[in-house]
Amino acid sequence: MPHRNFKISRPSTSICTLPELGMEKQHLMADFQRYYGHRLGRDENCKSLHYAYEALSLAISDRLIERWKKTYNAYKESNCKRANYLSMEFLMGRTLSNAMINLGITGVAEQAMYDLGLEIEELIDSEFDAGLGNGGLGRLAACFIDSCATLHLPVTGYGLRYEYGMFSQLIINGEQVEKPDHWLRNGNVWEIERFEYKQAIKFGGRTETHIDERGRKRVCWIDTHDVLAVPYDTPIPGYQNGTVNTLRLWKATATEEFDLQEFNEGDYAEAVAAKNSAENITMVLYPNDASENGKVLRLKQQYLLASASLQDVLSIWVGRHGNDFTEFAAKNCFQLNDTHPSIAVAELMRLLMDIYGLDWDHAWKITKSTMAYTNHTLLPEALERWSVNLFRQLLPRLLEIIFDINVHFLAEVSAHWPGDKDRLTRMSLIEEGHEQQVRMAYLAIVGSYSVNGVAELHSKLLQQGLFCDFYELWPQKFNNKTNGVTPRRWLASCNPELADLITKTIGDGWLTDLSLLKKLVPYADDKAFRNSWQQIKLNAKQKLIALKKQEHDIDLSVDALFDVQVKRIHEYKRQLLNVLHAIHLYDRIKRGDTANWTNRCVLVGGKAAPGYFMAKKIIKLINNVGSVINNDPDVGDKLKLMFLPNYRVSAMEIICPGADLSEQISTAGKEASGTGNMKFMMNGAITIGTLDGANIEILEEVGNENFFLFGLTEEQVEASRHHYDPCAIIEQDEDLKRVMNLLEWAHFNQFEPGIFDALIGSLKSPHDPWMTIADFRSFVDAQKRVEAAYKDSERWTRMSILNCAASGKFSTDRTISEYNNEIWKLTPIKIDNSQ
Ligand code: T68
Repeated sequence: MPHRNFKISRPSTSICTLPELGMEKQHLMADFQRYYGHRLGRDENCKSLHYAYEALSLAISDRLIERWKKTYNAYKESNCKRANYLSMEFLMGRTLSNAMINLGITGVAEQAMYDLGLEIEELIDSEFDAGLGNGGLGRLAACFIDSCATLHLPVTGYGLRYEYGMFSQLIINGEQVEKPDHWLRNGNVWEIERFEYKQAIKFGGRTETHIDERGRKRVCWIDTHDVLAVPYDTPIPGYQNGTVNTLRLWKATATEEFDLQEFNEGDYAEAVAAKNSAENITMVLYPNDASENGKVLRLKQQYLLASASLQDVLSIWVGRHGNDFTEFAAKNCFQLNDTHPSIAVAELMRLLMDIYGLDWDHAWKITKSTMAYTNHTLLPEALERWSVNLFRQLLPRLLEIIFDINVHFLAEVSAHWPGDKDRLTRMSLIEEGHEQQVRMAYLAIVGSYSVNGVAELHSKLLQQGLFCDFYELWPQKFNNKTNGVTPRRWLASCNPELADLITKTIGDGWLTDLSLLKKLVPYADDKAFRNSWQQIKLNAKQKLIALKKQEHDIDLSVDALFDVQVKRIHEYKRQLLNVLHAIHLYDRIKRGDTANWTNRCVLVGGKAAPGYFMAKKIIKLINNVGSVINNDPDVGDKLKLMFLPNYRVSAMEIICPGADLSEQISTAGKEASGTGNMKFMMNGAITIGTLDGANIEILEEVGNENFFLFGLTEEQVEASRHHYDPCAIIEQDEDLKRVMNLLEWAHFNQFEPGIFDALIGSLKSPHDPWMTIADFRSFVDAQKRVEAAYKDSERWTRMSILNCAASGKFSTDRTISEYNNEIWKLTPIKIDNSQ
């Protein structure tokens, strides 16, 4: 046997030198066949498409990985400033088609698969969604990292690798039933485990203070139960630009030491149980999109994300600079996606002081010049508060630091407002009461140099309302960053026919500069262009119809107005208002008021948080009303109401190209931004909406004549709240009275008495925070304007084109450029592809 160092001769190349992979059809076919036959061990007898999907994905992934390494080295060599996007959710959806588009290899891959007797569409469809998020916030993170890579920005996404993503939604007897989403059951070809970058995370234990060799006070956090965080990296390609960034997701596992210790004591079963309890931390995504549940496991998840990510960044820093942190803040920043990772403020302080020996002032200076916080909600029930007692048990050292931050902060408040005790109570990081609570949003504001909302109105309301004391103290910290969506996924990939027409008409620059879509404006007056546009919309509707026919055996008519509301089910989003309108249309049909009728399919989809009673009732109501309407022969094609089960990213990719009308009907002042509104607009749907969130900016871009506006403004909502009398409004509105009568007389629940009482009660309550009844009349009137416009198909198509043409502002490329210019200040690093 040759010993380890035995060499016949020096190798001529290093073990990492690889020939560049070809991008031609024959290269892809060869790689595909090698993976399919050798790596996966399949042959032509294999019936499952899954392995063909895997073989193609592996071939594509290889091509990403070679660009990934180049990007990594380019960033390292340039010693550039980096941003880190910390988010508990990355709602990535599917990866294959996006990777092919961004590599510029879609056509070649399609041909390669065709030549092998495969339909690429079927392979794409066999991929499970990575549903590691609830809704807008998680999908925003996914769009952001796409844009960062497209803009050549050195940004790493840090999140959690949940074993189970957002639950799958089944509808049984009209009700939501949740099924666990084991999205990893067939493995995940896109990720690479990086065990060498694992980090230890501490929980529990106690603290001890001692004096170090230089006479300084040092705190030790001891007797902890440690857990390992192991990173799994996914390549994030930019759009045809050679950049491939990293999404690093942490999986919790047991530490080897912990296992061994218990094992040596003979507690084998205990050791295995400990392993389970560690792995539980990243087992499942919490399915609440707008309320906090205060569960210990959730706090463990948050801390694991913050601690592992910060330790990762710090260990890279120390690897290059030793313990010299002078330049750290100039070279690093952390964007906190909501308060979920905001424990990072205290954790960075802990690491800098307890591990790297910095004093408080130095550590605090670094912390508050590297952290930036994005808020996504004004709803009080979504604002995170953690019990001080829970914190003390789970993260005792972090609690001490939070208390210390609070002492320093309150001193600053006192200096600014001497003697203002109310102000101190209001602004304290600790809320007093029968149980003390840590206010995470305040921790995030105090520890950050930037605080932003996600649409103009939302940012204004944060400054004037929720965070007004902080705005008074530090006005320069506050800013707005209106959300966006990536046009690669939300136009190019999901609507290839429309994308081709646009490219044929104005060139392909829009893919990386969406403002160029405005060049479509003159084509709204071009009859031939309108015809093509209309045909593409019909094709997309047909595709959606075919899918519904296959899934639910229901026939929808392509000529009908496709009226779509898909988003999480929540009272503030007012799916109920939509149902009231559908019932009103049904009532009109039943009483024969159908002159000049416009046929309509009302499509509603979305998941309810499993513990949200009212949201689940709303789903049941939609299904019950739908089944009465859809089975009534008097109604026929005039009206359909369908609930679209299991709404998710890949469903939206089929739904949004086929929508005519986009429902954005939240109570004004409640929807922070919305991003579905932007996807629909980009695909030529016209919005019916309130003056809420980014709707306001959509209206500004597209103009009044191309938007169906209705409802109270945020100011009117707040002003009329105190004298709101829904019963009086119902009494005075004949149409509404009839709708409410149908509900109250159990027309939609004849064999299920009383099941909608809570919904009816909330609609009629003067304390209904969502004031649904107040906007009914104005909504119905706006819907009449919709019908009139839809009747004139030339006019409608014009409006549709103009909506797409005006959607340029809503690209995340614009959003991310603003984050970069105003918050992160990174230099783009172009990747040299010549070698
Ligand atoms: C959404 N928030 C906003 N939250 O509702 C929406 N929350 O207006 C906005 O467009 C979007 O964020 C992006 O800014 C959410 O999606 C959550 O999903 C969530 C998850 C866990 C806890 C609280």
